[in-house]
Amino acid sequence: PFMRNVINHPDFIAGRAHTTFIDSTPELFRMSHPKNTINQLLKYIGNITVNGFPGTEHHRKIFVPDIKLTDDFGPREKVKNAKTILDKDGVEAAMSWVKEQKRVLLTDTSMRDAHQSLFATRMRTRDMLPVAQVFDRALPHIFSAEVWGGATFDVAYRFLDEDPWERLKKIRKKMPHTLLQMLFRGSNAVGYQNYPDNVLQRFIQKSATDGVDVFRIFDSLNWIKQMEKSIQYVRDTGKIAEGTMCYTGDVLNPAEHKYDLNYYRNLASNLVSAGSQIIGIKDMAGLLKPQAAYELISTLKEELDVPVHLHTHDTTGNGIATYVQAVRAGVDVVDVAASALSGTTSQPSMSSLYYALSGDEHQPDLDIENVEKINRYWAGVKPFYNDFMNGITSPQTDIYETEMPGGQYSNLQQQAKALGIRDFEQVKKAYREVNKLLGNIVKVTPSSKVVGDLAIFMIQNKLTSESIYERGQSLDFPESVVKFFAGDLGQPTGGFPKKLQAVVLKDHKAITVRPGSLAKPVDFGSKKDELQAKLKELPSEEELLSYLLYPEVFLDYETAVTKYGDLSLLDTTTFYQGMRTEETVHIKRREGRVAIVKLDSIGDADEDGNRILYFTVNGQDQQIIIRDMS
Ligand code: 3PY
Ligand code: ZN
Repeated sequence: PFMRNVINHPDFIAGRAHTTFIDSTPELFRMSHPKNTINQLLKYIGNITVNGFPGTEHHRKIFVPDIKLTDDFGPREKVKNAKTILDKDGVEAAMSWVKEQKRVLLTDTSMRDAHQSLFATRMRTRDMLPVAQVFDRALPHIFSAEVWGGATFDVAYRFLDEDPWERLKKIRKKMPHTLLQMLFRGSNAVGYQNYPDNVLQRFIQKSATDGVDVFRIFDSLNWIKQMEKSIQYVRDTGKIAEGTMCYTGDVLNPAEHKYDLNYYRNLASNLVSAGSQIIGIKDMAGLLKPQAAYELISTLKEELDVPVHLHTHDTTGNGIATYVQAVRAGVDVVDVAASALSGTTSQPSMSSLYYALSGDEHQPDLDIENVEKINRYWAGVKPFYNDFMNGITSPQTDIYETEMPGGQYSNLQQQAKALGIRDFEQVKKAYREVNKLLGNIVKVTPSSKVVGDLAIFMIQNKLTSESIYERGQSLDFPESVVKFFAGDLGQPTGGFPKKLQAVVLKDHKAITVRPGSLAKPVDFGSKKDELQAKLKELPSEEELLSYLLYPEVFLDYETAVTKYGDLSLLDTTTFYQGMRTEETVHIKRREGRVAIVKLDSIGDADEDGNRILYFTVNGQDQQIIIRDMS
């Protein structure tokens, strides 16, 4: 209120006060979402209790004991690792150190890709923080922890009512001695469309100051032009630019003439020329077979001066075998997840890899007891998210044929089901056909969506690879497909199939230049004013960036937070499942006070569908009215 008074003061409004410090320290002027009352939380709980959380079955509530991670990890050993070297001596020194290591280094993806790939990115910050708290001490020799980017950014706002920047800052604070890594979708940042260069630059700058050390930058068509700018912006911050190639096809296949060893060798050296300080290989569908990994890594290690970092998904069940071969070929870093969050569409397991390399001089430097302790915590957290599990419980070797990324597999299943397409085999077949029709493209967010959307469209319209040219003339293709052919995602290797391009685009023009080169720079000042008018407060740099990337999603989040307050105070079962009558939950508030909340009963719906929920809060009656949407 004090700050509001200042801001609303006539002198202040008329600009008669010194205000430069407002621009330099906007955080002073943000009420951290002011009212934060139990009443707001009860409204949230009441709504979830009556109406359920979207995508969950709210009829049953799982009671999982409060999961604790006992902090008996002792003080931190004074170890030299990539983070300590980066902070002291810079990127080059850190990368030289990485290359000198005999033991393979690890990236732990548990807090990003693992839950993105297993349960739709729904893990809450609250459940991550206990691990972040002990991470530096438990796993001091790790290369990095991937904790940010990819889908975690928009999902935090959309579904978790959380601010992703806050997540990053909290994790950074708890893990000062481990490199934090993010996934950055080249010109799409953490979104699904192109953003102007100055937005990419500001986003990277802020991510770096808020805590990201390693930026894994990829493009969904492996088009170097879409990555160059971001690589340079990362370099300008003094952080690590990991230019990344997405792996597709099969380098072992003699019939492979497009994505062969030569292709990856050239791409990697182009990424280095563009400024990459470490090369990432992103095997998003888990297509990289063990011997192929051996050959690919050997080739790259011969060719390159920078370290090589391999990322795979265990979708086919061959992840560990692939890593063992990659390690033999001299890979520097590989991505793993805690066992409880590993396997199938996620990364291979950290402890499985540790044991697989028993007796090998490259075995990673891990205190396996610490690994298991942390894993037991994750195993306890995992059931909170059962409702969001993708249902894939066994290896999917047909992925070798369909080349569908793990994250898309379950999404597309849902999409098909919702449209009444019961037979997923049919979708997979169409997906393969579409990939051929498009000229065999790299398939990863967002190019994978083009293939998926067109596959479904073909089924719905009973199109075949032959009839599409004729019948397509009179059809409106899905937006993602039109944009792809218009060059909005960039240029695929080998160009577009011209005949199909003409059928899809009709009068729509195609570009062949980098889309970002045509985009007008964003005027940050006017965007800031626009957002300030909406928020009625001066936005922070983070808020401005989120608004630029996801205007609606961000504003919806703001509305939710204003209505419900700080939902991180709720435990995860209550957050997703509300309460049942006679149940009591303890809500620890910031100031150390605890509210003991009991749901006594739920009244019948009146004619407008409103129900009264009768709570007691620390022994006092409190009633909340909730509209029943059923
Ligand atoms: C993402 O872009 O979120 C991915 O994880 C792609 O594999
Ligand atoms: Zn991945």
